[in-house]
Amino acid sequence: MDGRQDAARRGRACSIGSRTNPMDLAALNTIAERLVASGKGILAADESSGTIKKRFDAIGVENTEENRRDYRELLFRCGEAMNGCISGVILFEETLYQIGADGTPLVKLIEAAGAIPGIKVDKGAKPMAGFPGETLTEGLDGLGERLAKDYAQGARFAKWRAVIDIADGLPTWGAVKANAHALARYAAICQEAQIVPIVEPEILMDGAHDIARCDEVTRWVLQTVFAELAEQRVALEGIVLKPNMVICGKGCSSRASVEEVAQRTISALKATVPSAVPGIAYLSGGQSDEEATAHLDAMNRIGGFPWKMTFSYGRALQAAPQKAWSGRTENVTAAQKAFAHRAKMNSLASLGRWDGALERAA
Ligand code: 5MM
Repeated sequence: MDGRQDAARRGRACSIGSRTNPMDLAALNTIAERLVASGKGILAADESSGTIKKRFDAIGVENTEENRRDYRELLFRCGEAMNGCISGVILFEETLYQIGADGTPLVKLIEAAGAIPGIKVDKGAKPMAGFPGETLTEGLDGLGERLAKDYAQGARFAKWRAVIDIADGLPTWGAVKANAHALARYAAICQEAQIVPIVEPEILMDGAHDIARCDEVTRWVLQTVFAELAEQRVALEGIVLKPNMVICGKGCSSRASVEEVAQRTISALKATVPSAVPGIAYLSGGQSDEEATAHLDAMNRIGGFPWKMTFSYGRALQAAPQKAWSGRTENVTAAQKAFAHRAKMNSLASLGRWDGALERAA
C-alpha cells in the first residue's frame, strides 16, 4: 500500500470508525469548558520531586514531604485566588493522595474552592534513543489502570507534557512525530477513562533562536499533534490544549514586542488548531510573571479566535508566593497575598482587562 492509499484508508477509518467504549463526551466537554471558564485559569502545581527541589533550593527550603504539603496547602487554602480565578489545579501524584496538616485531604480543599483537581500522568521527558539531544515523554504503560485510581480519588483531568527543543538541526521529524503520537495515545486513554486530557506540546524558550523560528516550529508541532489526535480518534471537544506562546529564545539578541508575540501566537494557532477545541491554556515557560500576563492580555484584547484563551501557569503563578513564603509559617499570609495578586492579574488578562498600572499599585 503506498502512502496515499494508506492516508485514504486512515481517513476512512477515522470518519466511519466509532468508539465502542462508553465515553461520555458531553461530560468531558463540560469539564473542559469549566477549565477555561471566563476569568479563570489553571494552577500548574505538579512539579515532580526534582523540579520542586530546584524551586525549594532557590528559597532555602528543604525538599521534604511535609514542606511540599505545607507549601501546596497554603496555595489551596488561599480563597481569594482559588474561588474567583482558578478553575483547576494540576497535581503531582503525591499531592492528589496527600492529607493536609488538619487531616483534610488536599484534594477536598481544591474541590471546596470550586476548582477541579487534575493529575500529571507523564513520567517525564527521557533521552530519545537514536535522537541525540532530543527527548520522548514516557508513561503510557499501565496508564489506564492509574487513571482509574486517580478518577476515584477525584481527578477529572490530566496532563502530559512533551518537550521540544530548538537548536541547530533540531527538532527532527522523528522526535516531533514520536512525541505527538505519545500525546495522542495518552489523550485517547484519558478520554476512555472519562478524564479530560490536557495536551501540552512545549517548545522550550532555551536557546538563541528568533521568534520566526519559534513560529515555524510551533506550527509544525501543532499540525503534527492534531493529525495524530485525529488518527487516534481523540474527541477534540473533550481536550484542552496547553501550548507555548510564539516567543524568542531566551538568548536571542532581539526581543519581540508584546504585540508581535500576541499576533504571531494567535495566527499560528488559528492555522493549526481546530475550532472544536474548547480552550487554550498557555504555559509560561520561563517568561517573567509580568510578561506572561501581558502576552495573555494582549491576545485577549485582539480576540477574533474561536477558543477561550487562558493560563495554565506554573512558575508565573508561583514564583512570587514561593519567595514570599520561604518556608516560614509567619510568611503564609504574605505568600497567599502574592499568589492572590498573580492569580487576579492573570484572571484579568484572560479577559483582556489587565493593566500594567495594577502591578505597580500592588
Ligand atoms: C509545574 O511544572 C510542571 C511539571 O514539570 P516537571 O515535570 O519538570 O516537574 C510543568 O509541566 C508545567 O506544568 C509546565 O511546564 C508549565 O509550567 P510553566 O512554569 O512553564 O508555566
